[in-house]
Amino acid sequence: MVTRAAEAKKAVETSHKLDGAEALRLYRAMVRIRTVDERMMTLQRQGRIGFYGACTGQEAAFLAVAIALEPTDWIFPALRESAAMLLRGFPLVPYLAQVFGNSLDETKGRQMPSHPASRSVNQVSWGSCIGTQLPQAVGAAMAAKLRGDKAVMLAAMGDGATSSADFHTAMNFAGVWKVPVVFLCQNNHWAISVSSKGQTASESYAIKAMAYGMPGIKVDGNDPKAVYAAAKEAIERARSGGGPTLIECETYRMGAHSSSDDPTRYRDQAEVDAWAKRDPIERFHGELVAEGLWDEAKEKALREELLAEVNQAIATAEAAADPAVETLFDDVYANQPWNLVEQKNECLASLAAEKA
Ligand SMILES: Cc1ncc(C[n+]2csc(CCOP(=O)(O)OP(=O)(O)O)c2C)c(N)n1
Ligand SMILES: [Mg+2]
Repeated sequence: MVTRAAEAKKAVETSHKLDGAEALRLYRAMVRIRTVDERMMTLQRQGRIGFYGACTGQEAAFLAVAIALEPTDWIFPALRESAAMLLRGFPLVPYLAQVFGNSLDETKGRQMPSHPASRSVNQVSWGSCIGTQLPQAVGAAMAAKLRGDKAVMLAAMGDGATSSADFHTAMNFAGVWKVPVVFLCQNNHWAISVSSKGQTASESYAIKAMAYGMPGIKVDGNDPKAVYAAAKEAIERARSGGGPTLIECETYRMGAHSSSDDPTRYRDQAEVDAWAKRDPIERFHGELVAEGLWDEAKEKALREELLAEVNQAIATAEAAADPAVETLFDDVYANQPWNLVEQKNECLASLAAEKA
């Protein structure tokens, strides 16, 4: 059976323990994105941004994986892993500016909101089509293997993505070629309005690994230490040539699918209330206090500091101008061909004439 027994899980956690400083760094990252998500959802309701996707309730399920990666590893995210960029040092202002799509956005306003990416932290842009990032991650892992470099690829997905053809293509290729990839399935129980029951007849998502000849492990995605231990083990296996792993982090999407969704139309509040009691931030907070690493004074100071930081960053991001029009023509070719130069000049001339 692929689901790890309690004893084995404990053994892994002991050998891959988060040390105190890393635990506090992880906790801070979890509270930081919770603060960002709360503020950005409010901004959306105020009409200041068009769209936002939060990861509320899922902070441990991906940040505890991201913290186990090396900076040279790559993340191919799905919908809910954006904040791994912040954990890996990407600044908050351009992160938020991506949602506004303005001139402070590194991707120049070209992607949909809540789809950030940056080469500086090895995070690839999510294409928004469910599952497409999985074969891309496997291809990058194959390339790393051929080049002999030690990078590991994290291929993230939601439970819904396991029904896509790309999931099976990626898992099969990764299993056959033993490429250095870790598949992370954040089973948050919903794919918009389709529940996990409607998604698969398998007893778990982790068990699907068996068919592709790789280990599959199901962990409590709201338990940061268990997620970290499972991730560390899988990452080390991938890096040392042992091939891929599928990790299923069982968690829960506490909020709406996105700011465009109303979950009260398709799920019971009782279910949400039950999962609220398993909040990963509250759980981790309790553990850190019990270990003497944290206290209420530090908590109060952290919350105040992060709220001030986020509010300041929002003010800066929101005030930025639109991307300059000529940037529309950048980045497709290393050297702009004559016809593109002509189009750019025509476009700028016509805008100048409009203004005159
Ligand atoms: C190929 C494709 N089909 C459908 C959609 C519409 N869609 C966007 S998100 C989503 C559900 C994704 O669910 P899941 O993979 O569980 O991720 P979660 O939103 O729960 O994080 C769907 C069906 C899409 N983006 N791409
Ligand atoms: Mg889901």
